[in-house]
Amino acid sequence: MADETTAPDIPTQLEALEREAEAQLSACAADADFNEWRTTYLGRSGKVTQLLRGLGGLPKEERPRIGQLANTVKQRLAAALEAQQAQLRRNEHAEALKAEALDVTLPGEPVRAGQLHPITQVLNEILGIFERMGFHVVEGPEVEWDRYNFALLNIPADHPARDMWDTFYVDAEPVSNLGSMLLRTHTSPVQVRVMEETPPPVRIVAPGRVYRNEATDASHEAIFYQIEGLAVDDRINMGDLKGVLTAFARQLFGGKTRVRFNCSYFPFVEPGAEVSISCHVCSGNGCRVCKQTGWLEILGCGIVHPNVLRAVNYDPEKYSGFAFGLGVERIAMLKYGIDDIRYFYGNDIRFLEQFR
Ligand code: 2NL
Repeated sequence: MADETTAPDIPTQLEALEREAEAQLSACAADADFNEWRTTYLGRSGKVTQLLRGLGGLPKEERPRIGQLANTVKQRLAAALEAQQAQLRRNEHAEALKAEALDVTLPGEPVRAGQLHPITQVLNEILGIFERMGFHVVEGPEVEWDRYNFALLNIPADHPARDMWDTFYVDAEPVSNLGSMLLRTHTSPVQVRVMEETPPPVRIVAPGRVYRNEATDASHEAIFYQIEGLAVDDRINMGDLKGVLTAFARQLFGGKTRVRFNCSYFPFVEPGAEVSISCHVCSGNGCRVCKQTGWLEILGCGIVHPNVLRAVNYDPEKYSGFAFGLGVERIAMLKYGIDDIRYFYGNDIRFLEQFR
């Protein structure tokens, strides 16, 4: 067994080589280092392979054992390489996390949220009150025909009542039966269109933009928002009108609000009335807001004129209705004590932000 004396030599060398490789590996810190290390120790002409060249000098029966030992060393070194690389990745990841670390206890950047325009807020609040009383919201065109804006509403051409609503006319040829094209001066035409299409009962509110050819001042804009309401059924009467509008005024301005009905004139109702509420600023004692009267006018209303019912083919002997109309800006001004309607359309953020 003279040859056996050389056999331990290779395992010893292998062990020394493994220690060396391990030591070198622990010094690797980048991909380039790892690649170089792999070539040096595990490559086709690397140190382990070179060592195995000496295998040929061993007795045949020794070769498998030493060959296996060499393979085991190779496998361990390959595993060590992978482990070291994985550790490097973990370190890099941990450092990246640390670099972008976020102190979640720091105060956040405030989000500058927008808001609805005060007129939209008041409009929604008013519609909500009527919806909860059973009214449906309907909308319609802002560009209308004379027929829907005036004629069907008991305002014939050349009638002096037309002076109440000067408007802007669209430069289009008048059409027989429909008349001139114009910007609507109220949302009543929306209600007329509903009545034309549907038999009673009708309970609707019609919000929207309306137009008046008027000079602008603290209480007038040429473009503003209106909400009109209409209830038609058999035996609708002034009591229904007073009940609904009183409930409305108290929901909007407070449960203790007193509500006053005065006679008034609108061509599309008979009788007509204007509704005032006790001044919520001074409780009716007289102040700047109510101009010392103790009362604030909030809307106009009345019992639908029989001519309007007939115009939409409703039989005034069978049906009756009440209607009302209000200006949304006016209500908002009273509710918030604003003394100039032009603030709403001045786009001044300092004004608008007060309605968050
Ligand atoms: C006001 C007054 C009012 C109406 C609007 C109306 C609508 C139809 C039939 C009858 Cl379809 N009337 N609407 C009635 C009375 C008054 O508005 O001063 N609004 C700002």
